[in-house]
Amino acid sequence: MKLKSNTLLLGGLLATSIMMSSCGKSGETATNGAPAANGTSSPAASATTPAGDLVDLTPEYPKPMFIGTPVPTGDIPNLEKPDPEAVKARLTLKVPKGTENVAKGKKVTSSDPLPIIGTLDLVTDGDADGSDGCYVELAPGAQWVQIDLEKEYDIWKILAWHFHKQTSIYFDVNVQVSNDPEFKTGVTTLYNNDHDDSSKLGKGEDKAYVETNHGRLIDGKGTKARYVRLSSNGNTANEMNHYIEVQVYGTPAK
Ligand SMILES: [Ca+2]
Ligand SMILES: [Ca+2]
Repeated sequence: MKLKSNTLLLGGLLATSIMMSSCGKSGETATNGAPAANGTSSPAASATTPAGDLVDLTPEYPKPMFIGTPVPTGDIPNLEKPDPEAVKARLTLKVPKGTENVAKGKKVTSSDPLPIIGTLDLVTDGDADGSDGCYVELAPGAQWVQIDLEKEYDIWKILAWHFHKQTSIYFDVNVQVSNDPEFKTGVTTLYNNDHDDSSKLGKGEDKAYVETNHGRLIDGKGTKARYVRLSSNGNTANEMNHYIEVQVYGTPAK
């Protein structure tokens, strides 16, 4: 089942002026694909706002793309159980005032610099639509993409979409942040579901999950970092690694 119209994206609450006539063309309009959290607060107010003063942020989720396809089965011991409450919690995020998608339009590098399908800039173009032409496909096996936020941010939330046109589960999903572009020092792991350390980034306690249009929400815990690196090691449908979009919600590091 294919839902191809990008205009479906715009049907939600935030029918702002963003026009994404085709995937991969970075938006020329001033509006971010993801809204900022502080429509009303002044810079002076946010500078003195304690981290505990949270506001709502509503990401724009794309339409679901698969209907009725069975969830892959097999030996995935750490697969999470469906949790409607967790999905609900993802619709509106609680973040400090001034939080916005600081990854939008930022440069993306990868362990596979010449992707099989698509281009790396699709990862941060603000568009999480899962249609053909909207995602990048990396080589088989363990691969990563890395976003340079250009300066240090307090990272509150990360939303990542691998692929949601069919039900699939990506293996060894690992999300790390650091101020070291080589990820050799000062690395904080925010998510890791490699339960058996087969990707050699350490054993992770997080759950494996079925990709949906809601992506995966990762708690940044206010970690200070300039670089975000996401790794995976193939998926239940094939050995490839895909990214539709990664959004990093942060505020300038204090
Ligand atoms: Ca995208
Ligand atoms: Ca593994």
